[in-house]
Amino acid sequence: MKKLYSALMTAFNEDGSVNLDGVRAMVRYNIDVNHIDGLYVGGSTGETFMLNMDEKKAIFKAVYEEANGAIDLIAQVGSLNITEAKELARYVTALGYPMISAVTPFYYNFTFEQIKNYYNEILADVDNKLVVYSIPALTGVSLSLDQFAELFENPKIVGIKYTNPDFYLLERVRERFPDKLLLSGFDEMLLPALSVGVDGAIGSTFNVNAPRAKREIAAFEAGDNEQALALQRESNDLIAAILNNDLYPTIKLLFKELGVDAGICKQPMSAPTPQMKAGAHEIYTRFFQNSGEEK
Ligand code: MN9
Repeated sequence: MKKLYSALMTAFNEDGSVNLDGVRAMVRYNIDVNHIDGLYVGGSTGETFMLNMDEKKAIFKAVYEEANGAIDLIAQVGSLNITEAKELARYVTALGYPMISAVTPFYYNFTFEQIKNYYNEILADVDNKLVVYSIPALTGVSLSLDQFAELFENPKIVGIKYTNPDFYLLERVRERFPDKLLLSGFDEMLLPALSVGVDGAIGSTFNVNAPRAKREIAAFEAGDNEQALALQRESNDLIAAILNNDLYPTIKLLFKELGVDAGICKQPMSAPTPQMKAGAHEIYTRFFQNSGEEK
């Protein structure tokens, strides 16, 4: 069975500080209600690139404790500050995280050699597995098939979190590396990713839409492509509505509707406006209320 991971959010207080109770509540909801296979901690959805190292450590620790071995965990430790990335890699490995991930270094247009060194350096002093976090739309970094192959020369690099709409490349990676772990990162493109053979998916909207996504995966695995597509369409109506209302604040507002205090986002992300709250309530009424929380 292919795995479904939520990209964990970070709950913030009004003053921008991290609300660890809110983080724990989202972990609980993912385990108890979503029956999720795992969590991707410290990714884009976690607003990680706006946090300091102590905040990141506190989140990794709280999540590890709250999950208490019930689900898979992947810790995203990548940072433009490689000293921090290496320290976080050691920290989460010592905590017991069974897998880490690191975003491709961004902003400075690093060469591939530099990117490769970054990964090998992060892994140099930790005994752990790593999935490369590839998200060209946000990092500006696109890796080719041969470059993925070169990264895979390090045996600790076991896969990719692939957040990229290039399904030709994804198919080529799958074909060349049947044993690598490929996790799809765009929730609205789960079905095309399944069709080229990913091992699972990681996404922000699964925090509130995991049950439907799991039914889609089950339909796909049963060979019922028509049903899988119908479910992807339902999900995409929801995802389009969420994207239209401001992605991360809206997922937090939906959590609130579902009884989970997920706090707010950190600036420069938007604080929820009355209009966004009304929009989220409408989404909740349309997609959640009548179907008993999308079980
Ligand atoms: O983890 C997420 N990427 C970002 C992947 O948030 C940048 C996705 O789950 C998207 O949020 C989602 C909506 O576009 O597919």
